[in-house]
Amino acid sequence: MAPRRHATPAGEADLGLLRVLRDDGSSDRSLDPHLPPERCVELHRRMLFLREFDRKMLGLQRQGRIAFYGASLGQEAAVVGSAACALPGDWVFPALREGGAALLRGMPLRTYIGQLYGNSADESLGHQQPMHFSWRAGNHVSLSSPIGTQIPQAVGAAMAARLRGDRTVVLAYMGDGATSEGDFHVGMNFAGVFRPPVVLLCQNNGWAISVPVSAQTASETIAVKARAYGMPGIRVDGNDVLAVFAAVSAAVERARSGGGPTFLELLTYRRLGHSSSDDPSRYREEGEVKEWERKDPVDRFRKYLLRRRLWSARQEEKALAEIGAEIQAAVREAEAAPEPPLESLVRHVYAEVPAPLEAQLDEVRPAFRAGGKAEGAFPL
Ligand SMILES: Cc1ncc(C[n+]2csc(CCOP(=O)(O)OP(=O)(O)O)c2C)c(N)n1
Ligand SMILES: [Mg+2]
Repeated sequence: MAPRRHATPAGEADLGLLRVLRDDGSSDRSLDPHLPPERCVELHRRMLFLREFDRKMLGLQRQGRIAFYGASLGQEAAVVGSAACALPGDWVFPALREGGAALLRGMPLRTYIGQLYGNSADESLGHQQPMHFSWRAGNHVSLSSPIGTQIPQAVGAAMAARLRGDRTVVLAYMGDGATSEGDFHVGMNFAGVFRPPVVLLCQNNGWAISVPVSAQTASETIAVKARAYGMPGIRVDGNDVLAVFAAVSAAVERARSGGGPTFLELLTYRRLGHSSSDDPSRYREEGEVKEWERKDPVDRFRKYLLRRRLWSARQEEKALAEIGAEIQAAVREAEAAPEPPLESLVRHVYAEVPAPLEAQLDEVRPAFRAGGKAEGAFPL
């Protein structure tokens, strides 16, 4: 079948910056997606939740109760505004900072936190590195540690949806660093030629661990790269939840109605370290962080809600208390949950467990029953 062509959209959406919310919380009426009040409040609550969740999880990591965490602090609008555009049957291929997309779409909190603890509530029963959430029922695929590998996978999943003729849309997330990987170009090229229903979302947060985006690409923007692959590229203020929602919902709609892929660059900032293992003060200026604190996505949307009298300080206080209690209860539950069964070491790895592994399992079983304490010296 011959791929259909489309013209590059009018204007220079890939070089400009789509913004709906101004710093003072007022909005550009012509671009405002005019969401119903309860939807606006919901977006705000979701952002508050993510922020509080990050704070709590980083605390657990520092206490040595979970091993590893990658926060999305400062990127809440990009995560929440985009994931809110997907329908329940759609697929999400995340990078490191979109675990919140799964939560927003209904992944149970106990399963999510269970993944960080690697306990029996974890869908992968501790087989994956922490932060590699997957949620089968919600079509949320585990992130792959090797940067960018999810991009051709997502494009392929979208192609499968198209061949099957269902109306599924795939969201493919990536960081700015991923755009330097071969897989980015492979996925973009395939998507441009075959036009499957995929929305490619790059959270440009300024940094790929210690590499600034200025050292990542010689291109004026990341979004403009979409032109060469024959698909629309749109550069969006990623700290503006309404702009993200407006741009992503239009791209999702386009994909669902057979209009092909869209690439979006969501301009935001990683305010904390790359992960709980990183110290960003070793490679970047504090002034830059402070500057982005002033562009905080949650503050900006709160101002919008307050201006429209959709929210109040009292409601915020109440919401934070509820969120705190919900997370606290889920953490308590995670800490009380049993570890994965010993058999899961091999049971969920092979279709048929090889005999030598069954034998090894029998060998370690008594030590496991004795609380992990083996007889004699550790054999190393
Ligand atoms: C192929 C590959 N190279 C290097 C790494 C090490 N690594 C892990 S995360 C990361 C940076 C990713 O940056 P970006 O794509 O901008 O995402 P962000 O962490 O900023 O969200 C790197 C280089 C890796 N995981 N895979
Ligand atoms: Mg980055």
